[in-house]
Amino acid sequence: MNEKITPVITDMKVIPVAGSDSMLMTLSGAHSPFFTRNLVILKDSAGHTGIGEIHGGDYTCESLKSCIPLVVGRSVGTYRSILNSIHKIAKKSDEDTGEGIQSLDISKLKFVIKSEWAIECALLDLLGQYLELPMCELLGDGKQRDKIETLGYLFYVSDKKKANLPYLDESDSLDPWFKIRREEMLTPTRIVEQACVLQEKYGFRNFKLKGGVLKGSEEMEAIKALKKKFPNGRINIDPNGAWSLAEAIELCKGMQGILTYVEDPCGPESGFSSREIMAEFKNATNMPVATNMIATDWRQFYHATTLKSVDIVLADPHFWGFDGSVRMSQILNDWGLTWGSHSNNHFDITLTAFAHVAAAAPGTPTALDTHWIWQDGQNLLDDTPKIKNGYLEVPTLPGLGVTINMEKIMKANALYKKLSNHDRNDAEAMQCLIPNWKFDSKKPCLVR
Ligand code: GKR
Ligand code: MG
Repeated sequence: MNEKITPVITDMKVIPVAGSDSMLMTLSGAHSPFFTRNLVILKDSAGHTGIGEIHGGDYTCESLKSCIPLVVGRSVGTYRSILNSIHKIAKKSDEDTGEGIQSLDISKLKFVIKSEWAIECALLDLLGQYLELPMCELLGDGKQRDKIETLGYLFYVSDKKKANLPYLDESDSLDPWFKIRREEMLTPTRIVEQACVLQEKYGFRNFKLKGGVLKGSEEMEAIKALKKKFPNGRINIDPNGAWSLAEAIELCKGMQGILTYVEDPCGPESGFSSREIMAEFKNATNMPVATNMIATDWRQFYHATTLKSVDIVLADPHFWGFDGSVRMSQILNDWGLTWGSHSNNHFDITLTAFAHVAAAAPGTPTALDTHWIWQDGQNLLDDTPKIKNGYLEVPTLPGLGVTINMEKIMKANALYKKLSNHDRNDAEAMQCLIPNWKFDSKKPCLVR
């Protein structure tokens, strides 16, 4: 086969970037004032630019850079072979114990994410431009929908004034959402207020509360208050496996009709893996369960489905690949299960990529996760897809269908270079609230 029929990749750049974040609380601690990501920018001989965004930090950045010789000089049409050649040389890090993130050890996240999926995204962007088709048409059975139902991702937020760290202040913003998103919000009343402001701006009908912060019973009060305010809303809580099996059963008793489903309610305990424990939780409660922690690769998925531990797999394309995530959506749909995607802090390139993957997922996916509402306004694209009436629009132009703004990217890169730490560290800000605080996968972060 003549490799050179489709355009040839002439350049690959890896650009690490950073943006601002709120003091968002999770089981793993408090988000730092800054989050990091890695961008891949490909150029081809047809004059097109292809882009991808993935997890931040030096480990992922170095692994992307090591792929450059396997990508440059190759023909865009051979993108599957390019990815295959990367998989063949990929080595498992000595620090990767294979534990995955079933205990939410955030330092292990970089092993669950595969850097080459950012390259896959950029290659599909180029291929779509060559074929003059939007990226979603190149995935699975092609485009299934024009807009993607998306959820309002609610977080408890701590008082940034208690941490002597450079968190952004937007208290004088004229936008009601931007104005409140950096403020302390730790009570059911403030969580409902957060949801109302988000609903007003983006039209969400689905909400997910990030739990694992306060006592489970207090978090359930926030869920009840949300359901009271949004009786037709689909509400979900995600404590990232913080609750024991007994506690999770107790907390979810009587929550039928209030919680639509629960995400990773419990984790490994008493020598049993989280796949076994979640199966027991489901048997005891009949509550639908979602995960981004216990089925993060095909081997884990095999065990999770054999045990019937989950109903909804949040197959983030950064964990599974774009092709892999859509393959997962097809399998789940054929088996009567549900597809969705997990997210972490991200810019609008990932938001666009999510839109295309979700557009190609058959059946009825669960409302898409995105952290982007916390980053809205710090865009790296000229034409960020909009979330309107609770739906994320799917770009219709070829490839990803969006245009990068190099000036903004270089600013985000300059910010990255100023940071002393490029990896996610949720303990640092947490220790400003509770001296000597240490991560404990079984204790909500503010319960010590
Ligand atoms: O941003 O802290 C966070 C989230 O808790 C993230 O790390 C999780 O991976 O959003 C994710 C989830 O759904 O578990
Ligand atoms: Mg989750």
